[in-house]
Amino acid sequence: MTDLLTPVLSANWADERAWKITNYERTGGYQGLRKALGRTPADVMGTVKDAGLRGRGGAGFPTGMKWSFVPQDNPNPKYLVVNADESEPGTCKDMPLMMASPHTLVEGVIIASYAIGCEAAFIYVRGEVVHVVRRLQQAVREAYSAGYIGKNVLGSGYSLDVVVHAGAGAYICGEETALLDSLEGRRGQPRLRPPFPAVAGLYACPTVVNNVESIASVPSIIANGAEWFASMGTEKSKGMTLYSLSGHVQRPGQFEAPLGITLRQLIELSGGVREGHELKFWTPGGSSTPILTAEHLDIPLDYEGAAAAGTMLGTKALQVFDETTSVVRTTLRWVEFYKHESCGKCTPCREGSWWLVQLLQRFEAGTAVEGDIEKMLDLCDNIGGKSFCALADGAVACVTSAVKHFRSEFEAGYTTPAWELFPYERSALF
Ligand code: L3W
Repeated sequence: MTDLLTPVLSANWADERAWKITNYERTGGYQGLRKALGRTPADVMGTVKDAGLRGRGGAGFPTGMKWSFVPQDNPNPKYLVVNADESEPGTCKDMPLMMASPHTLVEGVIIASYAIGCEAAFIYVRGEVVHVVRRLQQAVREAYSAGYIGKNVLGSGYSLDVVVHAGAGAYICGEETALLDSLEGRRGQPRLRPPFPAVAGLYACPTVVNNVESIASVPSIIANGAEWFASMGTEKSKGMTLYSLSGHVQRPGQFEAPLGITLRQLIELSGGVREGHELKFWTPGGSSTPILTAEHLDIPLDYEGAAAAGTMLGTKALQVFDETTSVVRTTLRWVEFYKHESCGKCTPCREGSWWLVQLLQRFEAGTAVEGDIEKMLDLCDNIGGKSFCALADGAVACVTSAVKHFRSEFEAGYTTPAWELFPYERSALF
């Protein structure tokens, strides 16, 4: 792993007016676009591939490879859709990025659209964050006025329109195909894959769907080169990234670091676990990723390190919980969220998440009975991998990992309510 680096994505966040186009340009903004337009789209795509950028929305799929799946001989329009529907519990990196430096995303959108040969791009933003929607709309207007978007971008002959679209507040619309349904004006529900969006996405046309941070990483890759990006991070997880740290730490927030940093290092950067307490459990990538414990403080936070520890890097949303927190209650709160957000399309998720809540409520209330742990794990087995999309997989990951690491706390739920075992609980969730 390289040393902690000078921030790239968050470099100008301390400047309260970094969101203005003039401030962005003053710090090198839109130089990556100028460079890209002087090269062929294939060349730009090649640089992103060589850089080794992997999707920052949870799955870590190679970005350049995804772009290359777009069939260039398809006569239909091609689209770029930015997934800005950040709503995974604990994840708070894309919203601050868009608020502080929306032009980093807008510039990335233009470069990515040029590379894949599309003339219309959409930024699908979570509906509740009206301030972010407005900021993006303002940035897009500024970029049109400056000639970075619109007809004949900077005299290059390439034309692009960018639309900012607000969702209606549904977690499922962060799933890429549900997002596309929603963008088309329908109720957001996942589609069967394949075909993947790269082949048949928005209006059944080839569509690249990328996370905000993935696209925002593109301008600096083009400006500084693939080698610069690949020199950061680890062998298979390249580059810098944004980690969001929340919960029982002294200074929660976003921390930009090379992939492969450890939670121990990040907690140090955030001033440590809150005074007088110690870490009990944490999530590496929001509540959809299996929880870990203090034993795992030194695993590299990259795609491989997380997998080796039996979890996923996910959205790099590190929620930290100290010893005052009931793992049973935390799991219940998470599963209540998934139950509420289940789109209802498939039975394992719709019914299964409801039943999981019923069981978890019994553990929380101290009214569970012998055999309930096995029943709950059997239920998880009938939900995970058997539902339409990854939402239900996320709902069971927190349950199975909580039982794996803290079985005795669930056993205590046969006799004792969680609020008696954890009377001083002041969890980050409340
Ligand atoms: C073309 C192929 N494209 C894969 C594309 C696919 C997608 C990307 C990754 O879930 C995870 C999930 C959540 N031809 C392709 C192909 N692709 N094979 O690659 O695909 P996939 O299926 O590995 O993952 P996904 O469905 O995108 C994302 C986890 O992220 N997660 C999510 C959090 C939620 C948010 C939010 O706040 N809204 O981010 C957190 O951990 O559990 O495992 O683009 O099309 N052969």
